[in-house]
Amino acid sequence: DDLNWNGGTVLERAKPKLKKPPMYKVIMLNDDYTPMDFVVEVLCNFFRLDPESATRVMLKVHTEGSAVCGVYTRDIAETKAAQVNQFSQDNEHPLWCEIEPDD
Ligand code: NFA
Repeated sequence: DDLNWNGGTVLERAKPKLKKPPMYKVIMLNDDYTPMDFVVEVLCNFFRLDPESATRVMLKVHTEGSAVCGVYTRDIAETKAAQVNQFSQDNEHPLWCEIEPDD
């Protein structure tokens, strides 16, 4: 910890103010219509997953209903979810991502 001084007297110890930002999960939701290969393409291109990891995440969403695609700061998580949702809508698929706080 840092020492805070006042008039030559120690007042208190303070934590160095370098707080880690709150993190947010991007959650992908299953649907009955989006083709599996489209989901894998999305996971590779927007979340930088290799094809094997993307396939694993896609199958987890498909079988369990949802899965975490990645964990980011709030701005990045919001942007990734919005990009996926817009790209899916542009391609007429109902694929959808949401964000939630990573505790
Ligand atoms: N459930 C979709 C299907 O059977 C595939 C899918 C996986 C969709 C993951 C959305 C997310 N074609």
